Amino acid sequence: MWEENLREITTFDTVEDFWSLYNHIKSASELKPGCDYSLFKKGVKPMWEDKANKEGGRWLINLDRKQRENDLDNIWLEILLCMIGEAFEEHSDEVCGATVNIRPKCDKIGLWTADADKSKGEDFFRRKLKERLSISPKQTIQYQIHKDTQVKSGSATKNTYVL
Ligand code: M7G
Repeated sequence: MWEENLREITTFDTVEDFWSLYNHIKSASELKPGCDYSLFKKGVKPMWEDKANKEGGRWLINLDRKQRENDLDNIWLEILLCMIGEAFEEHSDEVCGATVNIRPKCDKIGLWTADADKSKGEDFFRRKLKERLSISPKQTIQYQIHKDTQVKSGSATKNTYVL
């Protein structure tokens, strides 16, 4: 079962503890294809079935193979810092966590939010992510509802909203 491969690394309460963790684990780009990192709020499992996630979805950034070298670690760190620093302002409560998936062809970074109906129509996260992650204006950020992802599996999932 997929869930059996999840491993909790640690929990932290302070920015200092975050940095000491971050500085002693491998960077995302050093992980083997097939591996993921997830950072979720306390008590939330990084899976669709968790009650915090089950009505939600993710803002998804697809990165091509070339971006693994230059962009992946920066974008992932910036997403983590956005979550820790409450950069999502009054929308911080809607955020459940974030994941990075290292895959042979196309790596993915997702910001998971709790309420798909709310998030998909909201401009805030798209704007904020573009602003904070210093990604190319050409890079698309799309919203995927977990319920769609679950039934369609993998990259065949339709993108509900593409920017
Ligand atoms: P993925 O790792 O999100 O993307 O999903 P990938 O297709 O690029 O590898 C791969 C597979 O892992 C899915 O088709 C599911 O079988 C399983 N899987 C992934 N996630 C995030 C979940 C989850 O939250 N719950 C369950 N039950 N399975 C999942």
